[in-house]
Amino acid sequence: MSGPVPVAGALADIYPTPALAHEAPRWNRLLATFDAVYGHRADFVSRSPGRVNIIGEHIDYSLYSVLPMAITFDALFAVRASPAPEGATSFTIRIANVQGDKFPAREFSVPLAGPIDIDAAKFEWTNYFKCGLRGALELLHKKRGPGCRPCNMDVVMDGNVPVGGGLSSSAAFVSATALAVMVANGEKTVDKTELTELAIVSERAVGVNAGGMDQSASVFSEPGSALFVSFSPRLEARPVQFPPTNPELCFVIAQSFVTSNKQVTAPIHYNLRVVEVTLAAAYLNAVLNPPGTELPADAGSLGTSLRGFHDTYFYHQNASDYGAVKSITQEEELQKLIELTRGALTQEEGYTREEIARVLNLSAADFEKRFLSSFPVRAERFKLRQRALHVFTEALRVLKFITLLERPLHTGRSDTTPFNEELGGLMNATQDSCRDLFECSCPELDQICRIARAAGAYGSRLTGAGWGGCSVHLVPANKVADVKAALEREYYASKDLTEEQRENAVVVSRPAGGSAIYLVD
Ligand code: NG1
Ligand code: MG
Repeated sequence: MSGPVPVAGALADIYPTPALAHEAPRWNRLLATFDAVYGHRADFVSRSPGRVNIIGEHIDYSLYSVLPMAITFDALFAVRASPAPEGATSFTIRIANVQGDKFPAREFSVPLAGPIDIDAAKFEWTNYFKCGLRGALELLHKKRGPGCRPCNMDVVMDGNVPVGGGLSSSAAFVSATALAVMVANGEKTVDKTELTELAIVSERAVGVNAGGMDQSASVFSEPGSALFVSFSPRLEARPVQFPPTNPELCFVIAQSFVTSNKQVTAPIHYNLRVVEVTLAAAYLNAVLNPPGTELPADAGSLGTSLRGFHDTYFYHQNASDYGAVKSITQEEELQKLIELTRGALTQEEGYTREEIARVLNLSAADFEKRFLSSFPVRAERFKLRQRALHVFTEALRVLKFITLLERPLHTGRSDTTPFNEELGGLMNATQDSCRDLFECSCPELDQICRIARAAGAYGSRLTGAGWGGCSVHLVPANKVADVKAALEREYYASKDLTEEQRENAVVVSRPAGGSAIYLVD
C-alpha cells in the first residue's frame, strides 16, 4: 500500500470518475476563483479527504491498529508556484479561500533560513497551512540540503469537511497542504508514508498531541474500501473491503453539534488521555515486568506506549517459560493483558502524581519532566485502570472486527443479519467503553446513539476524539430513512440550527479515495 501519491494526468480526467463527478462545479468554482484573485491559471490541485473512524477509538497514540475510512468531503488547494527572485532572502505565500468572508485572504513571507512562526494560541485558519508548510519544508531541506530555495506560492483553498465535527478537517487540510508544497517545489513523486509521517508531526504544532490515524486515512485510503492502519512496528496501511451483505450496509454519519474544540480543551481532555495511557504503560511495566525493564522508545506520542509495554511483557514471558509452552495470538495476548490490568490497577478512583511517582521510583521533579512537560495537562488524579482497560478492550474489538470482515462466515447465506449484528455489536461496545471507561462521550452523543439504534441501526458510536462532534452508525440500507427521520424528530428538531447545519446534520458516506494531485491543463 505504500508508494507514491497518485498524480492524475489532467484535471479533466477526474470529472468522469464517479466519486468526484458531482463535484465538478465545486472544482470549477475553485479554479475560477484562483483566476479572479491572481489573474493567472493554477498549475495543479492538491486534494486530501476527511475521514470517519469505523472502529478503534483513542488507541492510535497507544500504537494499536485502527479502521477508519476516507469520506467524500475534502480539502482542495489550487496552486501556482514561481521561483523566488534571484537574491531574495525570503519567499512569499499568498493564500485565499473560496469562502473569503469567513476565511480572509492572507499574505506572509518566510525567511529562506526559516523559521515559520505559528501562533498556536490564536485561532487562525492559515495556521494549518503553516503547519503543513513547515513539515514539508523540513523534509525538502533534509532531502536537498542547505541550498534548498523554496518557491513563492499562490494558493486558493476550498474545504468542505465540517470543522470541529470529528471528521478530521485538520488532517485533510494539513495533508493536502504538505502535498501541495512538495509538488510546488518540484517533487515529481511524493511517497505516501513520508507524506503521512510528516503530516502527523506537523499537526502537533497546533498543540494537540495526536496519534496518526487521521493523516493515514486521509493519505492512503482507496475508493470503496476501509483502511486498516497499523503503527507498530512501523506505519502500514492496507485497504479492507466490506463483504457483500443482505441487507446491504451503509455508514451514516450524524453530527451532534456539540462543539469540542480540541485545541482549547486538550489539557483536560485529549492531551490528558495521552498522558494517562502513557502513565498506565509505565506503571504496568514497573509492576509486571522484571525489575529495571525500560520500555522501548517508540512512536507513541509521548515516546512510550501501552503497545510498547504489551510487546516487552510478552517478550519477557517468552524468554522465560511462557512461550515455550505455547505461542499465543495477539487476541489472546490482549485478553491476558485485560486480566492483568484488572489485578494490577485496582484503584477505581484513580492515582495521584505521588502514588505513581513512587511506583516508578521517580522524584516529583523527574515525574513532571518526563510526563507532564511536553503538553500541559490539568488533573488531580489519573484514571489508569479505566484508560488501560479501554485501550486493551478496544484493540481487541478492532481485531475481532477485521477478522469478521476478512473471514465472513455468512458466505452463501441469503440473509446476513446475524453477521451485520455482530459488527454492530462491536461498535456498540466501543461506545459503552468510550462513555464509561475513557469518558470521552457526552450526553448528546449517548442520546444520538440510543435514537439511531432504536430506529434500526446495528451499531452506533461516537467517532473521532469525542466530547462532542460526530457519530457513526452501521445501518441496513432499508433503514437509513428511518434513522434519519428519528434523529430529526428526536434530536435535531429541538436544536437551533442554521439551514446549512440542518442540511449537513446527517450524511450517508461512501468510502472515498485518499490524497492526490490533479494537474490543470
Ligand atoms: P479527531 O478529533 O477526529 O481529529 C483525534 C485524533 C486521532 C485519534 C482520535 C481518537 C487529532 C488530529 N486526531 O481525532 O489521532 O486519536 O482523536 O481516536 O487530534
Ligand atoms: Mg482533527
